[in-house]
Amino acid sequence: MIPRLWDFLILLLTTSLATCLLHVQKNEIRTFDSLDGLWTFVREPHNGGDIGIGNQWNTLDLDKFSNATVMPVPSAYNDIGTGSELRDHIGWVWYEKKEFVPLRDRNMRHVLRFASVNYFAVVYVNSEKVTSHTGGHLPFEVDVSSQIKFGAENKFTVAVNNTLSWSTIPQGDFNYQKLAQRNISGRILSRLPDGAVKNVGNFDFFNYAGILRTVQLVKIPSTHIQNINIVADHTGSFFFETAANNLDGIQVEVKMFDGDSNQVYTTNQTKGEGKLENAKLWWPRGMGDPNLYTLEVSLISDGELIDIYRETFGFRTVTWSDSQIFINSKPFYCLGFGMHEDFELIGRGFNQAVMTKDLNLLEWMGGNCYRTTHYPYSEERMFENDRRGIAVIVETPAVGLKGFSKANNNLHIKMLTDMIDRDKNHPSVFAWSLANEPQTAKKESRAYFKTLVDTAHGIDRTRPVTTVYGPTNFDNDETADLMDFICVNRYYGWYIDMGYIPWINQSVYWDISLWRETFHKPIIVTEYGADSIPGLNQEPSVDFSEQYQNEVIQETHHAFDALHKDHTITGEMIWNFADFMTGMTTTRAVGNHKGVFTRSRQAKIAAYTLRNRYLKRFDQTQLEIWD
Ligand code: GCB
Repeated sequence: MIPRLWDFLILLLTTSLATCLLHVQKNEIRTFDSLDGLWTFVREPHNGGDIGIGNQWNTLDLDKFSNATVMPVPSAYNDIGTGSELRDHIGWVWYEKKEFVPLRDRNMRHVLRFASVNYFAVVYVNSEKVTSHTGGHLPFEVDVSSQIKFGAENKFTVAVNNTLSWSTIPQGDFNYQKLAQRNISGRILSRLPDGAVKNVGNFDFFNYAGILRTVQLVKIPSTHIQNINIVADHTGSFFFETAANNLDGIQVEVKMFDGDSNQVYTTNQTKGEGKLENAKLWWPRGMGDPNLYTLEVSLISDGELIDIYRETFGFRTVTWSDSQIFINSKPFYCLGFGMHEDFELIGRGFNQAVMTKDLNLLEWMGGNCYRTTHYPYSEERMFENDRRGIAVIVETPAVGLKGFSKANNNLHIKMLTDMIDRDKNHPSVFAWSLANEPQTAKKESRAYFKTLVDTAHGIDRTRPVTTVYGPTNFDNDETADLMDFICVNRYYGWYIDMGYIPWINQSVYWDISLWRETFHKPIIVTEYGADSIPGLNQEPSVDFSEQYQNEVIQETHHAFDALHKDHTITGEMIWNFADFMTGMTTTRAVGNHKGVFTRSRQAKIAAYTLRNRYLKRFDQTQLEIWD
């Protein structure tokens, strides 16, 4: 059995002792070894119980196993093999890497850091269990200084289980249930074989698993900087605070630099505030340049530098009225995308080429915004958003929630807290999304979501909090009034009234304006669209043709223009940027094809329609004169 709630409680108890999750940096003092590359890989039998844990595979050499193979890290493992067994595997897989750790660094603290392992991970160093972690998409780390053998080869082992997908915790969609029951004479009473479990979650994307992002052995000094928090606004006012694990006899030096490396502020305090005259602001694309500053924190002992960390940030303010979102006091209209971290072969594994291509295409489209549907994206990508001026709503990995138990709520709060902690200093992040399409017509969802809103506001008062609504309507949602702004997904012309394109305009206008009249909050339409199989052409259009997808979005845009004119919406996001893989169902033909790009990132007809639209509206100073 995988410990669920218990594991989470242990995590909570240990988090305050652990080093905080600063992004990894190489500098005068800090360094790291990458553990990326080919790891030894062993798959347990499908839905096979806990054979590896039970037989202490962590003490064995996995590379001696007869079924051992290799697996690239980072990558999802699902599409790397040749058979469906690995692709559709349920249960445990094991990773092992042997690596020398040089004597040279033995005086440093050694912290083993995983940027994302999906879904449940148990980590061992030299056979000893050092930590476990629930939930993918967010980093976790553990101090392994006392387990490491310096000047020798070390064995890193990770057992990964994909059974606990986030949204399924209360529903038990993935579990070890034996669906086949027999009567006393052994006659099978069920349609399905013993142990039959589907690798399909309550979400519309493939349940990619494994070590999805980079693994590093981070080397930091024993006295070290643990956390930096910076709030800087468009008036030039700023506040910062920094924490270290030990400040006895330590001198702190804090310096702020502008984008040309000019020092603009300095102090010897761990906390400080001030005002920068003529601060160059961070703007989203189409509103100005995304100017960045750096806060450099140094720890000095007896005149010697013992730790240093540089955090980039931006001067910018997010505010909102009852109808609009403003960045630096100017109305911001989101020209955006729902996306996925998804690509051929690597699944949800991080890849620099895919990330760069996606952001280049987003810029080519004239976009200024996206939502990290449906989980926090890689850290590398967050820095790129800052640098490129792409405004982002960051979302927790909570999709299609239908149960609102206390245990789930605690885990959700933990993930939300970790997510905000990871991304809090990125100026590109303008909002936190608590969940995608929860079943919030249920009365008990209100108290659940209240705790999430309070948590986000408690940590970060500078950004609005939202939830993305799908199954609920303006007249039955129990939580929307708790949000600072509202996101709505709507598929008129696809899931509703397929084939009736002329009806879309009025339906969208009617639906969204009623949300606005009911809640008096800014609204972003975060999903709309239609599937198209690349190259499938039909005139007149039919569903799944490129023409049909194009017409659905063109017609929806008429409604958006009217809604924008009436100050009812403050943004729009197409679903989806690119085609992506899903589990098998009758409505998906090798994945979801609502991309305006194919899965290999080639433009469909709809991409040109959207590009024309976004480029025409790209200059946000012209917002009021679109029509
Ligand atoms: C939605 C979901 C998204 C799906 C999309 C669809 O509402 O938020 O995850 O992929 O619809 O294509 O059905």
